[in-house]
Amino acid sequence: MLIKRSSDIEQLSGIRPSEITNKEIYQSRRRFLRGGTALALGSGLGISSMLATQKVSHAASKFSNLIKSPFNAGETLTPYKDVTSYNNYYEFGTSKSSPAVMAKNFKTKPWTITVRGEVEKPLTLGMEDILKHYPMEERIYRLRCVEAWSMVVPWVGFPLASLIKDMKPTSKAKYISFRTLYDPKRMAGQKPALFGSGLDWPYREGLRMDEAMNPLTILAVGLYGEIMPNQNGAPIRLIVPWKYGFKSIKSIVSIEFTENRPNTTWAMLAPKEYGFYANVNPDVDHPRWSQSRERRLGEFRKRKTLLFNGYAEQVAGMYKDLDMKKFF
Ligand SMILES: Nc1nc2c(c(=O)[nH]1)N[C@H]1C(S)=C(S)[C@@H](COP(=O)(O)O)O[C@H]1N2
Ligand SMILES: [Mo]
Repeated sequence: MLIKRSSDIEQLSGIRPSEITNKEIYQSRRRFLRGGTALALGSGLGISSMLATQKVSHAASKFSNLIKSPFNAGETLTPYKDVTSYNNYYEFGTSKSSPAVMAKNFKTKPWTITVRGEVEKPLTLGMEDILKHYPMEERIYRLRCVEAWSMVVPWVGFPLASLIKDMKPTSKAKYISFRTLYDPKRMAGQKPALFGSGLDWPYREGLRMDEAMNPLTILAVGLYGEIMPNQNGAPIRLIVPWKYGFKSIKSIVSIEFTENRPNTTWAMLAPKEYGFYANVNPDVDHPRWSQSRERRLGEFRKRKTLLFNGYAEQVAGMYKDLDMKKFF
């Protein structure tokens, strides 16, 4: 967001940008954890009664029986190709085209998420168990980046609230925080010497508990009915559609419940420019650019940015006592 270097990919891989366009970038094989180290989600956690109706077909990497979204943005979808080739994912380079190339062979299996902090029982979740136990929904949401571009994406995921309820946070849990994998060997952008984005790894984000429990907030495991492409944050990422895109942290390996507000990556780097709340707000400009308009990918003329990215009806109540200029 602060730095733009078109030569990222070249620096990280030796591939010239001109070679990239024709490469087949989509990772079509499913990569799920099979058995092993993770504690299974199950009757002990009280979610055995959940109806996991959908399955992921191994052959097609497609989700079937997706529950249709009650929150359909009702807008033209941004083409799959754009969603998967114009990305922000600094672990794989700071240019938009870099993640699709650099994350291509990123291994997302096995994958586990540790859950700790203010919970009755800390535990480790296996990705495969998550996929089996939570009924998956399609959620068509606008995504508004703080850089003033936007897209419309049909995500596949499930409410974060469902997982939180199963984790049984204590009464002290006021916030939830997330971390992306830290593994510079697999995420070349995390090597500061080779190529410094200035970010303090691992990437981390957080929400207030009421924001995390809001029905709009999901953990996403796919898009366009398919397994999440690596460049979009496979195997599991957060989506908070009324906040700037940087809140929607990718490739999550840790969830922590805390009493105090957690530190978050962009606010740590530039606290005057990026806040903890990061609610999309056309009336609160970034110090270096306006937030009143945005460029929808594929469109020429700029659109007006909507308060809470158009989700005011669902979320404005949470901020009625908050000075949004101060707590941006
Ligand atoms: N771990 C991690 N998560 C991240 C980022 C990142 O660099 N690293 N970029 C964020 C930003 S700025 C945006 S706009 C969205 C972009 O998601 P997309 O590439 O799937 O469109 O991911 C967010 N999540
Ligand atoms: Mo962003």
